[in-house]
Parts: sequence; C-alpha cells; structure tokens
Amino acid sequence: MKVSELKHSGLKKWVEEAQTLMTPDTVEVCDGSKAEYDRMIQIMKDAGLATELNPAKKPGCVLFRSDPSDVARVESNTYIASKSQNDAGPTNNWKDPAELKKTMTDLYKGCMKGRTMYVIPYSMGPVGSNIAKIGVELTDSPYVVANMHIMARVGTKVLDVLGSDGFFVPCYHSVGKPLGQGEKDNGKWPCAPLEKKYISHFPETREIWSYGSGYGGNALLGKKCLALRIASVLARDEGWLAEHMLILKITNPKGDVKYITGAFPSACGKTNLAMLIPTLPGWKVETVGDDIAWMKFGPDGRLYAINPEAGFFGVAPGTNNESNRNAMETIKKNTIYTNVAITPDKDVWWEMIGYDAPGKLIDWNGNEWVQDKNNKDQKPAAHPNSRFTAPASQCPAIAKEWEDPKGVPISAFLFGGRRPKTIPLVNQAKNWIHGVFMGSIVGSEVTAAALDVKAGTIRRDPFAMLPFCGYHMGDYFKHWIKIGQGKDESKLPKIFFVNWFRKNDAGKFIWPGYGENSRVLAWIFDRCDGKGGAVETPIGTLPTPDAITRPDGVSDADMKEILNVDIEGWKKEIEDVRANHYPKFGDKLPKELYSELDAIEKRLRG
Ligand code: GTP
Ligand code: SPV
Ligand code: MN
Repeated sequence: MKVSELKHSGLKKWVEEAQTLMTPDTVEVCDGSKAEYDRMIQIMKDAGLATELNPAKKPGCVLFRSDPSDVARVESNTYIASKSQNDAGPTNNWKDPAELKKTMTDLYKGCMKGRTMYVIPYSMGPVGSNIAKIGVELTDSPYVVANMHIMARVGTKVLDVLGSDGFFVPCYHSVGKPLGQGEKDNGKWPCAPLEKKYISHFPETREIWSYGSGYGGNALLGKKCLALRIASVLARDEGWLAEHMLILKITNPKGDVKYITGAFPSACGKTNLAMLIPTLPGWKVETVGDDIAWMKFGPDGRLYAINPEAGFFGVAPGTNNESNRNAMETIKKNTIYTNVAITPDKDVWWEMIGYDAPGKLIDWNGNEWVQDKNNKDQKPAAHPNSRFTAPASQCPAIAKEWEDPKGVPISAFLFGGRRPKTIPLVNQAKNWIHGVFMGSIVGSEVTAAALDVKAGTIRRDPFAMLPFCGYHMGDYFKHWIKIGQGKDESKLPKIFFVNWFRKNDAGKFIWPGYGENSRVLAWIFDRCDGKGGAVETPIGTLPTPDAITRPDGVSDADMKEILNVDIEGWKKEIEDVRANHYPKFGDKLPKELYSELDAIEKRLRG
C-alpha cells in the first residue's frame, strides 16, 4: 500500500512529515501478510544479515547476529521526557521534551537515506477489542518489521480498525545508519554508537522516538515502550494496570481453574513460569502471556488481565527440554533467533541447551568456537541476552483463552527476583497494602537483559518495573494503593512474594526451580481459597513446614532454611529500604508504605 492511499489524514500527514525529515529512498505501508514477512527475511538474507537455518531441523527459522554494541536494552539512554522532571521521577532519565526533540530531529535528518521506510500499523491486544491500543511504528529496519509481525498484530486489519480518525501512538524508529550512494550493509548489523542511541518517551503527548539501536525493547516499540512505559501512564490516568508480568492458567487435580500473574525483573523466570510443566501429578499450567499484562476491573469487581502481545521474545540460554520443554517446542519453526550460536549443520546452540556443542560452531560474534569444558573462562558461544522471537500460537501450552478480549480473572499476583539470601521461597502478604509494600521493595541480582547495569549486583526493582515505568515511581506506588482502595478485598488478587534463587554456602541453588515451582503454585492456589497450611510471621504468612511437598534432592534442612524467617537478614533489608530506597522518592512516597515499614520493623524487633 502507498502512503497516498492512507485513509487516516492525521496518520498520512505524520508519515509524510517523517518522510521529508528522514529522506528514505522509498516508503512502504506494511500489510502484515506472510508474503511481506518472507520478503523482509529475503531482503536481510541478501544484505548478509540473516542466515537461514537447516529447514529439516528448524523450518522457517533464521539467525541474526547483531553488532556487539547492540545486544540489549540501553537503560542509560532511555528517557522519559515529561514536561516536568518531577513527573519522570528519580528512577528515570529525564530530558526536556522540546530539547530532546530538537536533538533527535537533528539525528533523524536524512537518517534513512539509502533505505526503505516501513510504516507498521500494529495493535497491542486483539485487533478491534476495546482494551487494545494501536501504535504505528515507522522504521528503516526490515528486522524490526519481521519481529513486529510476530510480537504484535500488524497490517491492514489494524488500519481498518483505526478508520479515518482513530487514536494511535506515533512511534519513530531508525537504526541511525544512513547509506551512501551504492553502499550496502554487507553483513554488518546497522546501528549507531552508544552516545547516539536514544530511546525516548513523551508521556504527555503519547509519542515514542527511538534512534540508533535495532535490538529488542529498544526497537520493537510495541513492547516495553508502548505496552509498558506509555501504557503505564494511560493506566494511571484511567484506573487500570500495565505491568511487567506473565499470565498463567493453573488447573488443580479436581479441575478447578485459577489465573495468576507474576512480576519478576528481566531474565528472572517469567517465560519459564508461564510455560511450566508441573512435577506435581494432576496439576496443569497453561500460558496466557510471558512478559506483559494489562489489567482492568470487570463488572464483577475482579481484575481481568490480557496479554497485549502476540509472540515471545525470550531468553535463549538456559532454555532446554528439562527447564522449558514448551518453549523448546514453540521455537522449532517460524522463529527468529538473534545472537545464538550456529552448528555445522545449521542448527542453533546455546549454553545449557541440554547437550554438548556438536563440533565447530560459529559463535554470536561470527567467530569459530569449539567447546572447551576444561576452560571455565571460555567466552559463551551465545550472548547471555540472545533471544528467540516466536509466535505465541505455536506454544503447545497456550491457553485457549489467551486472545479473549475480556481477559482472564486474576486470583493472585506474584512478585519475585533473584535473591541468594534472606527472602524465603514463598511469603503471602497479609493484605493488599502489605502486598503493595512488598512489591515496592523487590530487589534482584542484575541480569544481562540491560546493557549498562552491572550484572550480579542486587538492585531494587520495584514491581519489576524500574526500567519500564513511564512516570514517577512514587506516584506509581500511590496508583497501586488506589487500585485496592474502597474495594472488596476478597475480590482482589492475593499477593505473594516468591524466590526460586536461594543459594547455599557453596553458591548452589537450594531449590531446583522450573517444574518443581508447581509445588509452590499449588500452595498459592490453595491459599487463594483460604486453604493450605500457613503460619503468621513478622514478614508475612508462610507455609507450615509440611505444607509444600519436598522435591527430590532437597533435604529437610534445606527446606527449613528456605522457609525460615531470617530475622537479622530482614532487619538489614528493612534498614536498607529506610535508608537508601524509600528516601529516593521524597514526599511522593505514600505514607501508607512508611506505615508498613514501621509495622514490619516493629514486628521484627518482637
Ligand atoms: P524477560 O524476557 O527479560 O523479561 O525475562 P523473563 O523473566 O521472561 O526470563 P526467563 O523466563 O527467560 O528467565 C531467564 C533465566 O532465568 C534463564 O537463565 C533461566 O534458566 C532462569 N530461570 C527461570 N526459572 C528459574 C528457576 O525456577 N530457577 C532457577 N534457578 N533459574 C530459573
Ligand atoms: C526485558 O528486558 O525485560 C525483555 C526483553 O523482556 S526486551 O524486549 O529487550 O526489553
Ligand atoms: Mn521483559
């Protein structure tokens, strides 16, 4: 489709202005068809950027290797450009919107020279449903077009819903690498250097401007930029929740069903939990979403969640038939792999895929790589943040209601992170406000999902939303409190804190995790019905020693340790919250949370 054929005059004008600014050689409006997807892949094969995998092993799959500088989200270059700095708050990078637009307009001038500008109309949420939001991304990256085809609903059907005057979130994206006369990418992933990368959000005008990166959340603008940063602002204004949460459906042996969402920071196990295969006999888990949940109150006073995405952009390393068989099945076909290693017979390989590297691989940098198990310092063959992009519909565990625009009624929220010490396996909040308090103090060891924060150190990541909240985090806490205010608590989700990542003194995980997490989910399921053995403790409601059945390989002593309340450790935790975490938010920190802090401190003192 041509730009001149666009029926929406606002959209048409906006595209034409961008065309004048960015001067692409051509402009194309995406229709969302399979033929279009195939054409994008062909363009990138021709440019030496995509490698087709062995069709006998991975039909319809391709591999990309990005530039070594462009492998993850760049939090240092991600901006919330609200009019007032105070509206972005202490946890976001802020820039004045007018100044930022000026800087970026200069960068955008002529930035698409030698390239095609693709206009991608997309819907987050089922097309036409009243909970869905429409965005239009302009991009010069065929890689982005192909990924957006999988991750969102894109094309003509979205334009039909948009009509001649519907609302959309305008999103600019450029890799920031114009081509000279006759110049080609020639196998080199196009992007701009770090100092020229900008991932910018204008919450008041609901706009997204991204420049210089082609990777993941920096470039697939429906995901973190629209569905979390911009949507969190809409949610605040409209009384709903846009969260960094998985959504799962769980069925007990009697056939009773509940839906649970869980917020864990990046690369902390959302995809795994959403696709979990229970080790507990008779239980079943199905997937509704693995990264983002939008939740609104239904007429019955319960919170209903939808997954606004259409695919999974999941972490490859660590994914294997033991840890996540459903993911392994999902990514067997029609999948885009980025920064994994490739085997001599053109299959994929990554660390902890479940078998040794077969012979001489090509690693994510494009170099030959032979596994050396005696060398503990060997660089990994796949980048730690290498990912697969796969359609959610291919997941064998996908729940039948995953695209239901009504959403699914949520019984429990889980919060968690990677905490080697102190935080027990599971802990139920005493009530809504105590749960909000627990969400506000989430801490986690940093992972490879962001480029510029040191992996391994513990940082506070409230509600797993630290990099994704589009406004002042203190106001966000207030919003969570308000969601529960004046509501019948029996209809609100119960709130739980979980930690699969406790380590012993030898540095080994105590809890086996993955499918064995079903034992914890079963306790949570029963707690939602007021059942399941439980004891009140100073930090919350914990399982009685025998309420969670013990998996193989976990001793009674181990079990005792991970369900113990470490009073001294918690005192330190609370001290840190009071001294270093809460003060960041100044007078925006809701007083209700200070009351919770005082109360828990008092209970810990006994
Ligand atoms: P994003 O897509 O970045 O938002 O992350 P995610 O939360 O979906 O992360 P994902 O499920 O892909 O988890 C990534 C890492 O956590 C992998 O290295 C997994 O092996 C590891 N992991 C997941 N679940 C468990 C668990 O129960 N125990 C342990 N020890 N590791 C786990
Ligand atoms: C995350 O980092 O939380 C992700 C990957 O889910 S990205 O889409 O790159 O943000
Ligand atoms: Mn995520």
